[in-house]
Amino acid sequence: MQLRQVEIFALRMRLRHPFETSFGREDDREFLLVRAETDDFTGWGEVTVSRDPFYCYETVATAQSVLHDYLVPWALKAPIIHPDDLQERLAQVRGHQMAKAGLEGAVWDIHAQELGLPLSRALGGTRQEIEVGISIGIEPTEALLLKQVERFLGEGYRRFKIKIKPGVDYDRLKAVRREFGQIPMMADANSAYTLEDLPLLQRLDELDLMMIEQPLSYDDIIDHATLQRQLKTPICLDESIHGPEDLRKAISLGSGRILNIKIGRLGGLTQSLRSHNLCQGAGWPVWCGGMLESGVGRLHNVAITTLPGFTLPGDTAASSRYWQEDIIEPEVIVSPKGTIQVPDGPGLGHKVREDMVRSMAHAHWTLRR
Ligand code: OSB
Ligand code: MG
Repeated sequence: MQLRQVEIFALRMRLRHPFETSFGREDDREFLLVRAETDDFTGWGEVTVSRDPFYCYETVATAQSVLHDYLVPWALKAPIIHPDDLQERLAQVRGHQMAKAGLEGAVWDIHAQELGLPLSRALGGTRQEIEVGISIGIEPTEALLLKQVERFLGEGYRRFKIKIKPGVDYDRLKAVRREFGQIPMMADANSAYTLEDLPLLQRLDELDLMMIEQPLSYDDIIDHATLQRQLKTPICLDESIHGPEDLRKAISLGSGRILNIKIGRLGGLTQSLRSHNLCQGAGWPVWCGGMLESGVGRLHNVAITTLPGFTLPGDTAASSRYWQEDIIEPEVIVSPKGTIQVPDGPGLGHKVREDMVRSMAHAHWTLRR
């Protein structure tokens, strides 16, 4: 394919319910969309950054700048035979995984359309429907947390991820166990603990969690290995894995036993596929994480979850869990049995509401060949 134009849109979308983690609270999602076109097709990708560098160093501003000054010009300058080739062309820029992933996502969408396939099939996925769970933020009180769990249990979600931070951890999780019994439950600490918290983390073993996600530092795989040797609960890595190379090292150190695959954090679908394959070889189950995506990123998440190594329910909840109105049509819906039907149209398989995107965008850049 030869791209002839790439547009970058800066969006701000109000969340229906504020989302709080150990690193901060989001009321609005601020992120970028990438729209790429060839003579025949249009593709969409989402840059899953936030306004602030709290989850990772990338932000809306860094991604916009790197896309505009480097990544998009490089993508435009010559034909792209396969999306995998783009990876290499962009490699001179170190890091900036989310910026790369947003652009590559649009290219994968076009590639799938050129093949006449749904993105899931172009990636090699086979499932017709995927099982999903829900990620619940740190609620102001235990009672409010229990209400959230009750609501999402009623909606059919298959796995409950509860955010924790020091002081808002064991008792909250214990309360959920007391109230709802042996539901599939896990915790996500977003790097809020250190090895000094070993006694507390070991106490969580009592609660039969499916896993604990990223308990230690955002850039660590050494202490996680030390911790994993002293925990029964599997550790799932999120923040500290930015691609297959980090993953290879984490597997060899035993820094965990499960990987949260976020397409943005891993630098795109190609790197996510490679990470998935490495995990399969190592016997690590994977699942698809989320960054509170709009419909565009959400459909990419649905597509990758159809690969065989995704054996645990992910964080890809329904559009309506986040948004009053999503930017795709139809929206992503979750069935009462906690599943999402995989689209069977070419590419993303749902229409992107382009007029809505254009009118909502508070900034917009166009680059041409
Ligand atoms: O750590 O997985 C995380 C949201 C923003 C930043 C980090 C994380 C999350 C979530 C939400 O857990 C997942 C979702 O519902 O999209
Ligand atoms: Mg996480």
